[in-house]
Amino acid sequence: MQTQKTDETASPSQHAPLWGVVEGFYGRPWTAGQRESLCAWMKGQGLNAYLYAPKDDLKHRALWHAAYTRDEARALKRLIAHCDRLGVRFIYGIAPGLSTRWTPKQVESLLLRKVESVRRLGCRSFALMFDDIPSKGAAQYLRRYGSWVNAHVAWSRHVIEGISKRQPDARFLFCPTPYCGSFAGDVAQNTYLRTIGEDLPNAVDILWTGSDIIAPSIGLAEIRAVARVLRRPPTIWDNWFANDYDLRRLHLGPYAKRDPRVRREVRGILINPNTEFRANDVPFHTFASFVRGGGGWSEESAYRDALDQWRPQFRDCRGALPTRKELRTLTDCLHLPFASGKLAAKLLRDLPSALASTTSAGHAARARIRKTARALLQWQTRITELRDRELSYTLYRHVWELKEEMDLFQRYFDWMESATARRSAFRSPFHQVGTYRGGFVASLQRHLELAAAGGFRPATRPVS
Ligand code: GDL
Repeated sequence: MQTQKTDETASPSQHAPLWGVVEGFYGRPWTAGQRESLCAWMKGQGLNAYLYAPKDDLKHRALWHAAYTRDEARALKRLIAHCDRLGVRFIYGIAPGLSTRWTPKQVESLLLRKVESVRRLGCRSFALMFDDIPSKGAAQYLRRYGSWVNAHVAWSRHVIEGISKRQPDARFLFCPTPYCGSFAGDVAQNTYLRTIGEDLPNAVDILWTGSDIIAPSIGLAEIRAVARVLRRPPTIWDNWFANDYDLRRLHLGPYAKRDPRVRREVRGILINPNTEFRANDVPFHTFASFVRGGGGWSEESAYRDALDQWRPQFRDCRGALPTRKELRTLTDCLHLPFASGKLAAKLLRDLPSALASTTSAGHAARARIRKTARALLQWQTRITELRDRELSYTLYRHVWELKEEMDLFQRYFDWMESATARRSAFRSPFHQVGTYRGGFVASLQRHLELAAAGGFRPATRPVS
């Protein structure tokens, strides 16, 4: 991302819709420098909010009650001030829902004390987060509050009341335990959602990820249904680009499958992107263009523009840059949660006949795949030679894995097309049992097969 430096002071309006990024994934949190460069880039892109909620920052979740050290407080204060100068709302997330050892009173006072300590660093927006915790609370909380949801509401209200006395312009967000349709079941009848709809002050923004944790699409009807039960428009926490749930994935494709009309019926959208900061240029650019775009927003042209913006970062040590088409070969393969990009989808369609057929159709399919394979194999060299080493290391293992597979197909095609094909079994010296597709996790995965329709069944063939 190209960032603009600015000293201009701007104060974000208290109830403006929130458009931006939630650092809300599992895994290594971003660095202070990465957060600063993201927020600087957001200015001028129509994005105005950054929610700090890295699951694996100890003091956000596991040790939510712990005070910041002097150095940590200084770093946080600096980031908050940086966002303030840019007019980007810095929202501090805290996740107290894993508590079991503190008494109800202690949770209330520790929570207020921690949030107040961050308010004193200059923060004006806070998110109380109860996602990804047990669906039932410890007995002492159920006794005191009557239910788990009542505990969440009571803790939140305690913080809201305590902080608002000192900071009347403070803004609050809340993330429920059932934060998507698949967790909530019948949204209209869900007791948790009904309770927070009734008991949380209307000014509190409530986060919602859509029909599922990773919503395949987001449309008007579902947003309206959830708004009815929450008694306010939801604020979307969009996991479209998140990749923390599968270590083998990167999502370098565009923001998509969200109805642009949704923008007018929510209190904002915050995307929770790839854990690897440097993998997020296309996600950030295409999301910003969606936020700014008119009714005719096109994901295809946003994707192309984003690739053009990202391309200059791929200069190699000799000064060469890939073309947009070459870059797209890669981003079509490392694409989106439910879909590959056009080129990768075509390759997948070609594979069955390329592997099975000796007819001219099979031959043509193999020729097409070989062409794509050559383009992907070039990425292996390119990635090792990038000047930008951080970008290289971010993409490296994923490019390597693609290279392994494309190399294997090429060898298999060579074998198919050679005269000895029928006499000997195909083997590759670079793809050996035990080293290739190996390891304990791969063995575990082979025992339960996942069908395309979503059902699991024990392996149909013996597993080694
Ligand atoms: C989640 C977590 C989030 C994680 C994401 C993708 C929410 C509200 N919480 O359930 O931290 O990154 O899934 O794995 O989305």
